[in-house]
Amino acid sequence: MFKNAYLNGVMETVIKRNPAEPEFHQAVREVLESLEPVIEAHPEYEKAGLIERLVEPERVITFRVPWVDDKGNVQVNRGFRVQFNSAIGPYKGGLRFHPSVYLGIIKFLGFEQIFKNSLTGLPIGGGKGGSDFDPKGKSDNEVMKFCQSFMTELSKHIGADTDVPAGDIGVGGREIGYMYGQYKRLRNEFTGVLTGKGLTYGGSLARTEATGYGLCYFTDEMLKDAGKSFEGATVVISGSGNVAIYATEKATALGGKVVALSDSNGYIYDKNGVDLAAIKQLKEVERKRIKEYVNIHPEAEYHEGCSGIWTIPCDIALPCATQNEINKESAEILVKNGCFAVAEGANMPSTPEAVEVFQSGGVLFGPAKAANAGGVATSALEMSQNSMRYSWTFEEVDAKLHDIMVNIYRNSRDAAAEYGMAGNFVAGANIAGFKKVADAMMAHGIV
Ligand code: NDP
Ligand code: 2IT
Repeated sequence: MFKNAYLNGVMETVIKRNPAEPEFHQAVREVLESLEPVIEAHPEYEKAGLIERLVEPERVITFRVPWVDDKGNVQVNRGFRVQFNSAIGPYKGGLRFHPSVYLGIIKFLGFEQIFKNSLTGLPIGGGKGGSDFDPKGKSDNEVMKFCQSFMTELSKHIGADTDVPAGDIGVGGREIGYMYGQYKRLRNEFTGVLTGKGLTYGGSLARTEATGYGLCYFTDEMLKDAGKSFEGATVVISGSGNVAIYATEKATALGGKVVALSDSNGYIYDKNGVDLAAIKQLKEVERKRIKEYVNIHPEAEYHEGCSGIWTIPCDIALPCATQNEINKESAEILVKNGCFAVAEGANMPSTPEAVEVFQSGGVLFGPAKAANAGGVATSALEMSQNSMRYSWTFEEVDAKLHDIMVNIYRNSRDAAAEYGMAGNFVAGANIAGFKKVADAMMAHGIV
């Protein structure tokens, strides 16, 4: 597998110790591959058992989440919080509510979050949580009941200086509001224990937009470096949730034409460029399916199934739905159709085989840890504002976000070049993110 025997041993242990968690193995393997030259250059890491410690979460919490649905039936879900690494700051990372959630998904996300958070340059450690609860088709009352029960247990393990959750798939402003209300009630304290809060109770301006905008700022910088831009480019974006919507908004503002969006049932193709106001109304307000778009725009097409979206010819592809949504075959079609840039808004949306196709096909490829770090970076800015009991303007937060994304791109590019892998932003992001965490872990001794 790896040339380095130490890393081989660590990977074998990860597989043995975490059976039946393929997404976690996938995320670890990618990082360890990138770190090979760093490990070779720093034998002190092996001596300190640094990588063995890095791949083992500091703490894993699983809990029962009982609640009563609108029909009076008792429902039981499973809750998770993985506190992966606190070397450089309090655990920080989102909560995902989706029926596919199990420990392996939360561990892959928590592991990636360590390096992503480090890349932001802000003092936040890595964590992730969630539940197999499916908010789809539930009433507001049911979502509230679930969130209150979930927070009743979670509140024992988090805190503004300990662990600060936020949103992810299935967790947006509504869910954060219910969870914040329950935390405040249980603890009788008004602190910045969650981010992505509403603007009336400590939320940051531009947090809603941050992941999608940040993705486009990163992509724009990567394109500029290659003498290209969004101007006049055809863009395909998967998903139609928080990240996809604000990526569409910024990509359009930068001169691109977004022609497709999707949800877990299918995708729409609007060759005139999608009508974002209609999408926001459908998805953010009415919580309807994307296929309803063609009722408003009959000239657009709707297709069942998710992967077909990658057959639409485009210059830039921004996967913003979920993990492993682009496989080798889809990647080959994108390359064949002339796509010159792919940047990941979702976490790990490209399979390792797809990444290989992009990189060997000369496509500019921005990996998730770097490209979608704008969300958590702005969460950290929300924490700063909460600590100061102060709020910055939208323009102030947006300007900081822009600078952070440009720096992430440049640091990833430079780290790749330093280790002889110029243009490989996967390796560059992993190495740049790892360095700060490794230094802090070395300073802390064997803990
Ligand atoms: P949302 O819940 O707002 O939207 C998710 C979107 O992806 C929906 O359109 C959803 O469709 C689709 N989707 C979810 N699961 C699947 C699936 N299994 N197959 C196909 N489509 C699916 O989530 P976000 O926009 O917040 O998150 C999207 C991605 O971005 C995730 O990978 C998340 O981890 C990542 N991310 C999010 C950040 C944030 O700040 N929110 C920050 C960084 C990364 P449907 O409605 O049908 O389920
Ligand atoms: O994957 C991610 O970075 C997020 N879902 C955002 C986490 C956060 O704490 O804002």
